[in-house]
Amino acid sequence: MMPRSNLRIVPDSSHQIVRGACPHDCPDTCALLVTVENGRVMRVAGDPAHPSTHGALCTKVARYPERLHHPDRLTVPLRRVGAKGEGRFEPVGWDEALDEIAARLGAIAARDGQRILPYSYAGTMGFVQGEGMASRFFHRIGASLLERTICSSAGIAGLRYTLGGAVGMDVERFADARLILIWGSNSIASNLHFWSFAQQARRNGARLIAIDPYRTETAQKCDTHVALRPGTDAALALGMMHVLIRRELLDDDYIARHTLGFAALSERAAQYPPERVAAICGISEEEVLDLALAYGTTRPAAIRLNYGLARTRGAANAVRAIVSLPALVGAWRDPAGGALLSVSGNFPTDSAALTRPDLIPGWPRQPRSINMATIGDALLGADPPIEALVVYNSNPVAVAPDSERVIRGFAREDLFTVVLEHFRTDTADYADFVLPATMQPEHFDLHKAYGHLYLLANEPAVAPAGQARPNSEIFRGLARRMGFDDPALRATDEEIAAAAIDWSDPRLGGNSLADVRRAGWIRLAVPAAPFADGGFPTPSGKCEFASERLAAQGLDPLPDQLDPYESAASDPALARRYPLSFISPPARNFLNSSFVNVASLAASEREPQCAIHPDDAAVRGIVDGSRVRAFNDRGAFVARARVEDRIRPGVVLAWGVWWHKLSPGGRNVNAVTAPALTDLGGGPTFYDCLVEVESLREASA
Ligand SMILES: Nc1nc2c(c(=O)[nH]1)N[C@H]1C(S)=C(S)[C@@H](COP(=O)(O)OP(=O)(O)OC[C@H]3O[C@@H](n4cnc5c(=O)[nH]c(N)nc54)[C@H](O)[C@@H]3O)O[C@H]1N2
Ligand SMILES: Nc1nc2c(c(=O)[nH]1)N[C@H]1C(S)=C(S)[C@@H](COP(=O)(O)OP(=O)(O)OC[C@H]3O[C@@H](n4cnc5c(=O)[nH]c(N)nc54)[C@H](O)[C@@H]3O)O[C@H]1N2
Ligand SMILES: [Mo]
Repeated sequence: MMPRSNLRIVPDSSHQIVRGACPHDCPDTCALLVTVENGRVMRVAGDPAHPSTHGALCTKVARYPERLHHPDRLTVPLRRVGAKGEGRFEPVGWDEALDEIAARLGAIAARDGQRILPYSYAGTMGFVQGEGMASRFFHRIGASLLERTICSSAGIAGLRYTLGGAVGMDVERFADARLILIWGSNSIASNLHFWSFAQQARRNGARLIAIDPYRTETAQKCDTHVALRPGTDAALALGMMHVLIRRELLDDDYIARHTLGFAALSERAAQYPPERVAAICGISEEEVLDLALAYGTTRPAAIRLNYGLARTRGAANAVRAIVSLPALVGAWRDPAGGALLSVSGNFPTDSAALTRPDLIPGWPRQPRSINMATIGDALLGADPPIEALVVYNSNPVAVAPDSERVIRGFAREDLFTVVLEHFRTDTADYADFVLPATMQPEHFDLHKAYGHLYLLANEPAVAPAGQARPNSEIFRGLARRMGFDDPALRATDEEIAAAAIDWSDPRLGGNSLADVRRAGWIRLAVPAAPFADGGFPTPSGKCEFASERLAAQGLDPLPDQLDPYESAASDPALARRYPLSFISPPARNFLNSSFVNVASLAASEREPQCAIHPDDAAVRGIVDGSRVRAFNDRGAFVARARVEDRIRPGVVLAWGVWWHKLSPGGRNVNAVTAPALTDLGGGPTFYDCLVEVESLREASA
């Protein structure tokens, strides 16, 4: 284990530094040092000894004390007194709240547990405050299962069918690459610590190429920017293959030994000559050629793709096509070559021990499952109906697609809703009970990561705010009241953390939970170049260009371009009414809908903004800085126009995800997004959306 000489636990009791882990849904999962004085968090800093955090935090988490000590922090349980959504509540004691919730859930479960639905995502990525005690509780009830698809499921499906799982390059190795493709990722905003490795590579002479419909702050700092149409990434990757094959820029030995389906893939790629790809992607033939030739002739070549390219109909196909590229040129041979989307599959998690599906009554028979991406439809139409909803670690009213339907679902008077939260979010406003939850410096947790290879512990640094309780404690309390006496439902937070990992796995190098807690973080023992000699975790052990598992499901075994549902190519009639493609990527100063209520960060983002190309603005009489309304048949939102050529013509972009109630007109970007699902993985299609934009013609203040 590495020495941590930087850390001094100051013996003076009024001033301590406590080790933590950033809980947020971000690839970087930073190692934190939390400074506590007189029982109060004064500072949250990045651990300088942790190789990917290297002492630096993003602006959001550097401001953590502002979120922790926020005047609007929920500190007591609340019971609804107003209408649903109105947000009027009265304080109530914990016992009264938990007794009543347990009685309501118990009565429903006695008839049919499936009428209860948990709704959660990655508000915290911790094992303990995430799906540890919560899943055990809902499994024991026999509640509907939730398909946690809102973010990564399509991308992960693409990885699984091609590489065999959420595996790939070590982010630290990007520093040694000579060519880096940053594909569907605004890394400076969403993956800051990757960006510093990319910068190191650039200082050593690497070329950086951004592939993104918008000239993001990241694209601006790259050597080349390829501004393709949203949802055309598979075509671009197939076009690159076409050129690599024609020009014989392949690693024949690697292909022969470590891949499956090359002949079929070659036929598919033959259908994507640069001129066709240029037309699909809305770029030039030269751009396709340049990209392919750079990729085919530079070693090591590394690809950082991110979920931004996996939010349209063809999401998984796009990921399949892109992660096929490294095997074609043998990029995996080098530690600084290959591709990285998520490496969470490297962690030896024991999900069955953590979440205990065996507690489901009638196991192995499973209750029905509900896709979180279509929660509006589920609340309005599931049969049997959802009668109770328990939301934790998520803000679905703001973040789920097709808000008007989501809001109608949450507004159902006959729906019993409990929300565990830090703040009175858009979702909390629809709750019958709001329960105050602890924040990261107030509870214990254990974290894996999806963008690096360290397991991290988070120690509680201070007492909870007011009466706030950890999620785990809230679910233990409900379980006790419902008479569940299984030891799994009484497990302590430390026991839950211990169950989350298979500690005997060689990747842990013999470390125990106590070792991780003592050190703060430990690195997984995985090879520097994981697929230098093949060994992919697919059924064949090879990189599967063609997938027999997909063929067996009657699906196309090869990756292909699938045009977005809402595009001129797929639906010309719709495209005539709503001619602009709409994308809504993350704002730099927010984390999905978290931090939107933190004053200094909201001030940096100013207000909901919408980027539109000068040509598209001119024909609509939209001037820079004026208010616009973006709309389609599902709904509308209002934003301040940024007329700029950073966005490609025909595309508009608005940064997410503001709370509805903090947006002008009371609606955010998800008022227009669609509930349609991706090709594989049942993921949402946030960036597969057509809109029209009109000027609101008010005096711009
Ligand atoms: N500051 C900040 N950091 C975050 C988040 C946040 O909200 N704020 N969210 C976190 C979460 S939950 C996630 S999942 C991750 C990943 O977050 P991502 O969703 O990958 O977001 P970004 O990295 O910002 O980049 C997405 C980029 O993809 C571009 N894009 C949109 N459509 C397409 C397309 O069809 N093709 C291509 N090539 N590009 C497209 C957008 O213009 C944008 O620049 O980031 C995490 N980090
Ligand atoms: N239009 C559009 N919509 C999007 C996206 C987009 O790019 N465009 N991105 C999508 C993506 S990638 C994702 S991952 C989803 C994310 O959607 P969510 O997972 O809902 O993420 P957040 O909006 O950050 O909301 C998390 C909530 O959990 C709460 N929370 C945090 N920690 C705890 C805790 O310990 N206990 C409890 N009880 N609560 C806690 C926070 O206060 C916060 O309100 O949004 C998606 N929505
Ligand atoms: Mo996400």
